[in-house]
Amino acid sequence: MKGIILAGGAGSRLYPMTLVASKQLQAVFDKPMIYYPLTTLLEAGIREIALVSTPEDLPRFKKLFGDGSRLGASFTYFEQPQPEGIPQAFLIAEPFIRGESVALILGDNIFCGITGFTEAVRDFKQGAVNFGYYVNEPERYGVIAFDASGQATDIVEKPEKFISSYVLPGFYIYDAEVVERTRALKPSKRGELEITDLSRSYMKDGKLKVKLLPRGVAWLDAGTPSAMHDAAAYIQTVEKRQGIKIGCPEEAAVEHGFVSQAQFEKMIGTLPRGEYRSYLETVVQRKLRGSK
Ligand code: TTP
Repeated sequence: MKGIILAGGAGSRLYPMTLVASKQLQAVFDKPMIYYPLTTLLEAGIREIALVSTPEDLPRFKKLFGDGSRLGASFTYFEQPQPEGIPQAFLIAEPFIRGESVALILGDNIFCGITGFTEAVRDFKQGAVNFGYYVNEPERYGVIAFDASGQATDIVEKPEKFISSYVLPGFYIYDAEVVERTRALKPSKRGELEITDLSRSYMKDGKLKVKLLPRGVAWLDAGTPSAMHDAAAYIQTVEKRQGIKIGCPEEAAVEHGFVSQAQFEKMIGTLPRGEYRSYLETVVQRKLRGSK
């Protein structure tokens, strides 16, 4: 399966920080925000990745990741001239998708814990798989309606009346039909193509599966200063307690065998001395000890 990271958008809620760097390049505790969704894709076994961002920000991402070979991955870059909706990524990245199934993750979404994404990617055959996450304020998101048997029956963007507490987080899996189905979408009232409309199109044809994320999974989106701060505090708490990093793409790459241990050690040698490098050295030690 291929992967797309959508990392454009206006980031207006982070102004004036976005005068300095785009939202997804801002720090969330000890690493740039985009490291988290990138690691989620790598951990799910996805190494062919397209990054979609604004014409202004794309060069910064290219500089950060290059062709992806350092992570044993391959990176392709596409411009989104205007933020005209999340599914637009599938139209822009069509030459990359080339008739395969694809997972899309938003560049400001952070997932921690046992999400089941790896299994969902591994077992995916056709149609669409989306996820449901229980939140306190569902009305801010795309909300999933269920029937009595627990089958998803509708997805409603920012509903005015309570429907359910389950919403769609920013990780979606679709088959190769995604490009044609996106082409058939009409812009919403806010003038954007909506991911909820795309998933509803699969749902209408009985081709959408919604998997509920279990309790204990953290889904954080870092779109406001306060949400960024909360996310950083969460990451710091867990990392300090365990001495294990969340959102470390180099570690995910070596754990999945995308790079060999020798390549990994060589790469570490090129990094500046500091906490991040020291952590990667502990990853090597752990691997040498054969401990989990
Ligand atoms: P949002 O948080 O909805 O939008 P934004 O990033 O532009 O922020 P703001 O509302 O503060 O202006 O977007 C969610 C994610 O999707 C974010 O990572 C940006 C990305 N995105 C795009 O890259 N292109 C788009 O057309 C849209 C709608 C979102």
